[in-house]
Amino acid sequence: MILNETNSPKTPKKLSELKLPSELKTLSIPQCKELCREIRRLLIKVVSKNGGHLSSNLGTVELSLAIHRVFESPADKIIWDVGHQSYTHKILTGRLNKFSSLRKENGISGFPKPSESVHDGFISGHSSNSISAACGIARGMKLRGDNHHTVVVIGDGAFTGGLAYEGLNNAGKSNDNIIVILNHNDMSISKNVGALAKYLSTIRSKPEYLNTKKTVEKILDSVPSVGAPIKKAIVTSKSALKGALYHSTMFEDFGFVYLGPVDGHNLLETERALATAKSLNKPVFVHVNTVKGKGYYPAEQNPGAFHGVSSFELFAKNPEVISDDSFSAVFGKELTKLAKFDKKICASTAAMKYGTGLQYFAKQFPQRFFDVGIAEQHAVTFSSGLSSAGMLPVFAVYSSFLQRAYDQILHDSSIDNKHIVLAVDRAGFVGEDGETHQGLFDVSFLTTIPNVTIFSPSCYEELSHCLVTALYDTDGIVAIRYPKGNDTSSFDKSDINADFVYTGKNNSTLVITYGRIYENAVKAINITNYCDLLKLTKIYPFENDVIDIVEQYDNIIFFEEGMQSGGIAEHLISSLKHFPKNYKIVAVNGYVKQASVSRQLEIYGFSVEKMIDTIIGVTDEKA
Ligand SMILES: Cc1ncc(C[n+]2csc(CCOP(=O)(O)OP(=O)(O)O)c2C)c(N)n1
Repeated sequence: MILNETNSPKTPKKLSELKLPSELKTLSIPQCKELCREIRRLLIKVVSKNGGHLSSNLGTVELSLAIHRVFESPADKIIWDVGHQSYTHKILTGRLNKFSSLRKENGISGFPKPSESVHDGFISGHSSNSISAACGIARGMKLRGDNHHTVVVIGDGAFTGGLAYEGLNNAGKSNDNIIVILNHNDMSISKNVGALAKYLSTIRSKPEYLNTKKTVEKILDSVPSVGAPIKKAIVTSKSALKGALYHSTMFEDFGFVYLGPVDGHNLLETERALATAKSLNKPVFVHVNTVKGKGYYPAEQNPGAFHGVSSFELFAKNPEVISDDSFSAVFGKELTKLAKFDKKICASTAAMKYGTGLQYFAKQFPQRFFDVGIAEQHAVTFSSGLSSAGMLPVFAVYSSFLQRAYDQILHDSSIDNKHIVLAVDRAGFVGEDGETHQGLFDVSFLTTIPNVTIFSPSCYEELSHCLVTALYDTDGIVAIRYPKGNDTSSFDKSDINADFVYTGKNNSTLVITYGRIYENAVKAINITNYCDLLKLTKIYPFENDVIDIVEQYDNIIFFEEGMQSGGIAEHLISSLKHFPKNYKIVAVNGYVKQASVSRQLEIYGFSVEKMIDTIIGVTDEKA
């Protein structure tokens, strides 16, 4: 039973004194409020040390507590969309003691992970899948005779992703125990965009809608014996009468009972809405208003800057969203420069304006800049549309999120050979975000699609060069993939071009590589001093010169910061007419767990030391 403010014990209880999550239900509201303060202190302490998603988590403290006081996890399934806002849920479900290991190697994940806890209802990381997952889980439970609830928490940012509507479309008609909680803070990473964001904000701030509703309900309440049943029927039905009495939200039209909006920082209000939702045993949509960054002044003032942070000084006003010294920033500035002279250049992002470095372009050319929301599939097809209309579209997107748009690249861009540029950011290892966010698959899936050219610059100068080549000297779909972070390279830049760099000294072993790890390969080769080196910049398709060079060697070692299956190394070997005697591929297999990027490079064999070991191993074998 949920207690109210008056009948409640007031002695504060610490998180460590509670059996979580079950004892949460025994707490009074004042005790809960104290608990929320303790949770916020913990969130700020750990995220400022380990990095992570701060403002989103500060906004969901009360909501997480309310969910665990109203529902019975893990019997009721709780699904967090994207999952970056689930830290309080983690703290409340047995991970308090491990919370300081958040996002560290072997530590707890920054996203829900069913393999980590039975309380995490479904895998999260990529946006907008939660309602579809809930449909499957709820129906599966029903088929098994289990009448527990499936509860989704989805942000208004995640609501801009098309998959959310496929889910809504099916959930609303299902009559299953699905509760969709909209965590509405008017923000995606930056300010939320699009017609839907506008629509949600209208409901959020439409007192006349709520007042009409309250007035109608009050009138019905005052009609003895007849009023209450009619009120219940109207509130929970989709009838024409209801539509005539109140304006209906789109969620009611989709088949949900709509509750809210409620103040998501008011525990009592939120718990009551959730308890009502639970009692209805049908699809219910609960609209919860929250403040991103709640309770930490710098984050409340600047929620976008504190969305995803590296470790930061407490009370720093503005941790850097993106450093000026990064591949993303260099890309963004270069594109802005080119766009000054070429009015055809357009730039799109799927809700990652700052992450992809497009803020410079957006500022200078707002008419040609498009933030399409979390809609990677739309962005690709939209870019192909722009191309059809004679523009030069560039879509900047993280490698991992581009996975969403495979069919749009194939069907909407490749078959009719549209010229679009994909600026594939965060390609390769990305570190602490773990399995869901690694940028390791783009080469494998892009190389299955005809009319795709891929460049992989190893330094800023090459990135600029590749961008010009992609825009003006290459047909079809052109992907430029570059890593997270900054350029720390020290290799000789005198030979920069957009195809390849070859250092041949008549050795019998050739090391081939591309991208960021070229730097380490140069060092490893210089130390061992008995291999030649070929660096690909245009990594696919292969130039004839590249094939000719490779076919001269007896021993080939290929270092590839990407998946082995379908990677460049595999493509290259299958393109050779004369096979080498030894061919060794060092690449990635399976999913890569969270750790720092430098550890991931080491674990997978791309540190200088590990490269030297491989070179020595291969050359010993052949001796
Ligand atoms: C497919 C995909 N594209 C991009 C992202 C990057 N991303 C992570 S959180 C986020 C914004 C989410 O906004 P919202 O759902 O409103 O949550 P809030 O942080 O505002 O609570 C984005 C764009 C992602 N996780 N998945």
